[in-house]
Amino acid sequence: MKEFRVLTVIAVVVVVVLISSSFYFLSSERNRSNYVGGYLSESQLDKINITSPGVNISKSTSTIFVNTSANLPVFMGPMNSGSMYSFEILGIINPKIIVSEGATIHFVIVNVDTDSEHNFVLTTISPPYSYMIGEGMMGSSRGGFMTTMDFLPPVHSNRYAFENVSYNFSSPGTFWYVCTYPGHAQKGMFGEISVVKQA
Ligand SMILES: [Cu+2]
Repeated sequence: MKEFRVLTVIAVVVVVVLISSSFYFLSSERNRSNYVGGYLSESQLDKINITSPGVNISKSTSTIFVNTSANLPVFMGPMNSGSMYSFEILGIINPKIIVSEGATIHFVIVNVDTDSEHNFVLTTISPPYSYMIGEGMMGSSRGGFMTTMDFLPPVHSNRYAFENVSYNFSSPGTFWYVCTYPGHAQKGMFGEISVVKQA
């Protein structure tokens, strides 16, 4: 009887160790950054944060006009916005972007947040957004997304993770840019893109 008890205790200890170690490996797997993309330095950040020819800004209406194909720098999780759940484009938080039909925007997307991952994805899904808007992972997006993007890691040692995404807005309509990290779009991390016929 005593031997049976000892064996039971040993069995329980073995099971507990196996379960907790599998949790440990699963969680360390999740936390391990698999980001292999590029980084910008602080001075490179300043160099890309410029207004390209063909781009006009209206600060009073928080609108950016893209009249011809152009570069557009997108900062994710800006420090000075009051909310990390936002984008900053050419000094405007979550601007409305009005694009001339046929223009291609080369988005240069940079995570400037010091403690959260973000991404920037184009979608036909309009707000309001729920907690889970999409997978956000490469190759696993659900319907309604026009682009996919992995989450970019937060700023580390003054290095800013970035990614280039180009999109040709070939037909008029209303679209949205969102962060698909769970909860972010729900908390306001999105903006509108309106593609209009050229005057
Ligand atoms: Cu986000």
